[in-house]
Amino acid sequence: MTAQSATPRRRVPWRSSWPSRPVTLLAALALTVPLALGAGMGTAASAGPQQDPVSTAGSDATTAPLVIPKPVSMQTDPGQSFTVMGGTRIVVQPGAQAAVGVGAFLAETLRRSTGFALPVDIRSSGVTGNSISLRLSGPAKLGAEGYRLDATHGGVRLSAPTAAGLFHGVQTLLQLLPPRVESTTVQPGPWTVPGVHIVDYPRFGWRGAMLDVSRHFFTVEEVKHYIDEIAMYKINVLHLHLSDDQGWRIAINSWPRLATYGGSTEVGGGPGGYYTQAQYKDIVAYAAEHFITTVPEIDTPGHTNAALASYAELNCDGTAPPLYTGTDVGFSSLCVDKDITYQFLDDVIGELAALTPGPYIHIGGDEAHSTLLSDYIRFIDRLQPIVHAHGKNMMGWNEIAQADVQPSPGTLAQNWSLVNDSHPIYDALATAAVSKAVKLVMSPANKAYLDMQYNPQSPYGLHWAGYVSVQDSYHWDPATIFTGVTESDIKGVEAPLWSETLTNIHEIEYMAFPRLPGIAEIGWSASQGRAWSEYRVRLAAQGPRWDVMGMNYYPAPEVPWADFSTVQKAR
Ligand code: TNX
Repeated sequence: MTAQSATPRRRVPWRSSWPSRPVTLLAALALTVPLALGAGMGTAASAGPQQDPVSTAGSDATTAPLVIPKPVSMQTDPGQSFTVMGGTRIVVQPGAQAAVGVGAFLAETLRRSTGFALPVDIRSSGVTGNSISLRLSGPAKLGAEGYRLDATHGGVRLSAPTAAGLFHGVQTLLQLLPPRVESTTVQPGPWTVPGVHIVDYPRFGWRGAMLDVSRHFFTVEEVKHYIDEIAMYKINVLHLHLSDDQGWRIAINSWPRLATYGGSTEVGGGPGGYYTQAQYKDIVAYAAEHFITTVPEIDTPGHTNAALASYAELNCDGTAPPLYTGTDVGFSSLCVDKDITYQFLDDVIGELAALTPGPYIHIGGDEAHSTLLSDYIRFIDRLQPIVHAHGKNMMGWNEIAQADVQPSPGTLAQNWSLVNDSHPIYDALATAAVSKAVKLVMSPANKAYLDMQYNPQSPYGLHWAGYVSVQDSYHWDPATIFTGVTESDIKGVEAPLWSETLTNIHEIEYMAFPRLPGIAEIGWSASQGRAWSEYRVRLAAQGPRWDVMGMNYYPAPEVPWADFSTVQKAR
């Protein structure tokens, strides 16, 4: 039997040279993502085994394939290799529907550039040479996202206990192939995978990328494009910052003016925009097909001018302010003492929860400079039960730790404090969260904020947290930042991309790449063995892939890009 996989490729309409990764994964796969996250795969203790199942004795930094994130263990075998050819088949065992979807994804990606037929065979026996096999099996110790990959003359064997693990293994396999495998048009071979034995699993179960679609609005196609790109580096959470002072970006049926009026502009006064509920569901499903859980954020009680402008009754004085298109923060607040505020939040969170299969709703909570602290605390304390009533866990920026936040179920504080390069610092908000058994998602602004300029010459971005070079953004470890915060307090890492200065996917790419792969590696790979001197070589190897994909990125001088890539990116 051969699986069908004929979904047309999606393209960003106004830049036709952009390829999008093919998507043929079964819709049912979407269900596996939230379940995996909800099952608490996030902490170091539950993310995977602590021992290397395979010795790294045979690996050689100079000849090892250049993979990001760095696998837990990789043995190269120079006497072996596998070449994908015209007759190569992708073989998936029967009964593993989720694996068939991953096989179809791999087949479609390889077909575009190799031009080979690459049928996806569903069969349990007769797996001989000239095949890439995907098996939904493997030791439970590989965890919810781990995989094993062996490439020999006999073929490529990929196995994982979960479909998510197979998908991550496929991303590794694509990086083992020549960069032109990323092309959307047929390219010359050979398509050789080096002989390799990889065992791999993540350090943290939360490896997020946040996109601010409020300050500037980005189309569904642009968001999908970003999903394609973050999935390459095993990012598994897409946090969408859906509301802020400058725009409300998701249709809420019970409060329609939020989107139609509150979403009608953006920073600089452009037309803004919003996602219909069908479009939002489409994004969530697309992310799930890439084993990425979507976390929607409605920022409260501050960052709410777009909502306050849309409905006068949400204001303490009953007067709606005008829409806002500047870049200030901290001037707006929901009215903490009005009951309608909580009716509003119950309606919004209810609709959002129904649209979002993942277990988290992010309620913002940052920079509420126009809300008295005592009001802020009452507000958060009243909001958390609303989130829970809709069956979701509450996530918020680290300021929520000032309130009486309940740790269960699954409450998360996203820490954006600046960190010191050389020694741990005391951070009252991080400590407060941890003392309440609330786990942290680490997004230190002077390391992980992708909207920070690389240097004073960067054409986009801000620098309130400093200039963040590629090396800076790679040089930190989530478990050694704060005094009193250890590995088990940490759910994972996330790279936020705020969009005050960013207006399209081209600019998003320039800020995210090449820094995002480093944050992904910090979330996935063990801290021992991570070193800039070695990482920069693996990062350089990504450049030709991005060139083939037509992606924009900052050609940072501290990265030894291959010659042709540097020449092409002279800007
Ligand atoms: C701070 S950090 C913000 C955002 C801005 C960002 C710009 C945080 C939770 N809030 O409102 O967009 O800085 O870098």
